[in-house]
Amino acid sequence: MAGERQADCLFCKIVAGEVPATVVRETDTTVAFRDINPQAPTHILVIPKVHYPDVAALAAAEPQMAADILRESAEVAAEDKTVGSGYRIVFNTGSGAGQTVFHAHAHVLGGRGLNWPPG
Ligand code: DGP
Repeated sequence: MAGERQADCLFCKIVAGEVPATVVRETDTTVAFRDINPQAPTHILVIPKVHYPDVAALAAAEPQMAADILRESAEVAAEDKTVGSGYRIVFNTGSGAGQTVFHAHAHVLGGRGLNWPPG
């Protein structure tokens, strides 16, 4: 059923505390933790506690939850000391865009210059 925990999902296991992560913020509906392979001085992932494979599925089924992810991404960036003058929120959506973990997540990136267009 939509939103239910998936037994083989890495990020569902992080939500459950079964896989360790460096958590920087948590709410009733979201968890934010440091990316294991940071691409910038600030690289934090913000995820819903419920399972959807990507942000499009999340927004379609639970738009308030998608809004929670954006609000928490902004909070994480505001609290992080290394962000600097700006940051980027990225949702890789689909394997062709580089998505490798199919549990919706925002990347919050900052602390260095970020090129445009992204690679
Ligand atoms: P994406 O490629 O957009 O699906 O991003 C998935 C991110 O998840 C990627 O940047 C690396 C990160 N990641 C993968 N496995 C783990 C893990 O076990 N712990 C943490 N903290 N991050 C992980």
